[in-house]
Amino acid sequence: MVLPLVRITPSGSGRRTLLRALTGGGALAALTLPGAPQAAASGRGGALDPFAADSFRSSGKTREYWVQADSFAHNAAPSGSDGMTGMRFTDAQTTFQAVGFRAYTRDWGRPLDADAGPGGIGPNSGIPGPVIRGEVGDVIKVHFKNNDTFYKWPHSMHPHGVRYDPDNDGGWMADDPKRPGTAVPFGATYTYVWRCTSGSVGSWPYHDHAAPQSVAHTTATDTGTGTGSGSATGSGTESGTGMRMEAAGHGGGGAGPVMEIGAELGLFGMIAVTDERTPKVDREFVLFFHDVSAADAPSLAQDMSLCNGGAFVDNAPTFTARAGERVRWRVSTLGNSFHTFHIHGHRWRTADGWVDTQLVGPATTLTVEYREDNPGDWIYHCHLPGHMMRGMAGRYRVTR
Ligand SMILES: [Cu+2]
Repeated sequence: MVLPLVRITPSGSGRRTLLRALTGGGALAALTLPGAPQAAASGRGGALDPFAADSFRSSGKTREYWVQADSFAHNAAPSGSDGMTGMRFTDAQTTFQAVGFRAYTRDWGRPLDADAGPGGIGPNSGIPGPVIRGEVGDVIKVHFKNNDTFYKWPHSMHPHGVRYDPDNDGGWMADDPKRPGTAVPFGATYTYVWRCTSGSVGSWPYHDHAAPQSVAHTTATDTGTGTGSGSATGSGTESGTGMRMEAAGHGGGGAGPVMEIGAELGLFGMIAVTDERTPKVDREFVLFFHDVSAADAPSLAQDMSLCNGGAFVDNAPTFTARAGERVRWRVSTLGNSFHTFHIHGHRWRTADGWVDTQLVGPATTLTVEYREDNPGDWIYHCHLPGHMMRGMAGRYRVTR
């Protein structure tokens, strides 16, 4: 017997009801109207032809970014406490060896200054990486350098949302390990070219998608990635990773290799693509919900649920706005969990009505826009209690 997946209710089709229950509405629009959540959040929308060409018409503008994967020790809770629950932590319990993307001046000269403005790269602290921006018609050129001096693993940059060919995908495959740009060795470089089409408008993650690795088994000798200092910029001629895979699973001193372990350790960021219809805003916040598991990063005392690399209130970023300002959040998640984005004291409009909590799953995104009208000291958080207890909450401060 086949059980019905959904119950038909008077208020709409079963599928619609189920999806609304699951997602608060966002996925319904995504299912039927590709790209609609962003469009709806921007007050646009309307019927879209799913067979229309996703054409790229060049504006003649090329935006160049110089991005480096840097390794650094990262304390997710430097305040030593959680402003919400009162729990306390030592530095040793909340510190792990991270890898993050940072934007640099030309030829990876020096790190760019933070720019928290609505068109800026953000804090450029590594987790998340710089906001990579484009307008429809732009070509985005990212000159990437792997400076992972700690793990010396291969890394890559894999984008969502923009248009690219296989040599600019950054996604490693065991049966084609030498495909350009998919496993850039430590010390080497690669240039990715991505195009912003009309279908690219919105918020999208980018992240490391190179070969799986295991923190637990990593030593200077067992990664086998070499330290090629050659610069394979352009067409990419970097060598294969030469990695040694261990059987997945536990025992023998640690976890097995993890796909996208680089992204788990911090190698991700946001792509923001706009067009002439994208509303101008006074504030733009980029927020990633993400997880680091103690099984994958054994220096951690517990699994941690992070906001932009920070865990717990006053360690997760404090976002600020003033009453009257137009505010946009670009929210995404990476990791093994679904999360819900909730802001106290605030609601925003979606294709399905007003919400104050919205589901967001791995690598999916929300673009949330509203006019700020509620001054106060608020919190934003994932509404899963277990995730809140592991750090997924931060402050949102609105002044008059
Ligand atoms: Cu969550």
